[in-house]
Amino acid sequence: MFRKRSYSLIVVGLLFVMTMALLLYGSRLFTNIEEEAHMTQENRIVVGVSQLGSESGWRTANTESVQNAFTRHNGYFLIYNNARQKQENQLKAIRSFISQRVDYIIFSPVVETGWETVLQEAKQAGIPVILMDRNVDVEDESLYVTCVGSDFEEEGEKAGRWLERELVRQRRSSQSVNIVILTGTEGSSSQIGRSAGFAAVADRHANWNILEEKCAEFTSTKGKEVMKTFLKRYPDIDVVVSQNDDMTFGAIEAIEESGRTVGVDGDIIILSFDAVRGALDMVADGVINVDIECNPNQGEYLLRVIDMLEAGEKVEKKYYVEEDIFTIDNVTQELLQERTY
Ligand code: GZL
Repeated sequence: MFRKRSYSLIVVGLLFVMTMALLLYGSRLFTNIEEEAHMTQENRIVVGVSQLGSESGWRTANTESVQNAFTRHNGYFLIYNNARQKQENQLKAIRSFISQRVDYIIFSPVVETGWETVLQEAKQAGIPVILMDRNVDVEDESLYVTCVGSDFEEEGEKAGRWLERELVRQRRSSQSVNIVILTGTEGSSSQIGRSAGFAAVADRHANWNILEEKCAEFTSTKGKEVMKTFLKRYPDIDVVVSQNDDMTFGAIEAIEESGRTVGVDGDIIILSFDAVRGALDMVADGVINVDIECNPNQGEYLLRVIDMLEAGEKVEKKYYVEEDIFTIDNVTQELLQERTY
């Protein structure tokens, strides 16, 4: 009996000591987090980033480059929001950044139009806005400080010029060529620019028949769905122009399931955009004929721009990231090993 009672006293005592220790540690822990957060906000540059979504491998790499740039170590406090492809979510996020009085707003506009009002609100709040990846179509360009991204029209023209050279190489430059185009999100800078750039070259060739262009939202699921429709409707497709690698992956699946073949030894030529790692592997294997790079690593460029603004230096209205064009001839093993996305 005695032994049982002393045992239970020991257990109660131990539980009491453990509870007190937890309460003490826990309160110190929370104090530290609160202090850290408070100190953090005070000492660091607060950047609100509205990312348009997570629709593609390119977008994932773009997000990573931003998160790797605006770190505590670099003196920043990053508030990040994923808008899941919805403009209304981006508008909400930007308004929330304004009410939190961040130091800078960065966003990748899902489409080019519909931003004047919220950009006016940011301007009235005295918060500089920096565009990332895509652009906005506004009358008053003072509504944003600068845009860090790609020359999408040049990307489209690069694709067209490559096809010109390829058809000469295949001795098909005077033959009739049937082309279908998978376009990205309707009204996005990347879709507008790539379509216009490719069209500018295609207009020079009366023998290039663009059978149909259809939006596949930059995703592999939609890319496969739209390509299936094209294959049913057009039995003699010679070329697929796909405005990003994710749609290309879906389109290639649909083509191969239909029994037709793709790439350097196939009967359908594949032109793609982005040049993410998985697509470059397919370029190296001859499955994708050409991939027009769209560089997602914009974090460092954005960091430099804000450093310049903090130093009171003038910044340009547009900064273009460096980009290449890849075919089986220049996708080497060492390039693939060095690739960060
Ligand atoms: C290009 C970017 C496009 C990519 C797609 O800068 O806007 O959006 O090409 C992404 O992969 O969805």
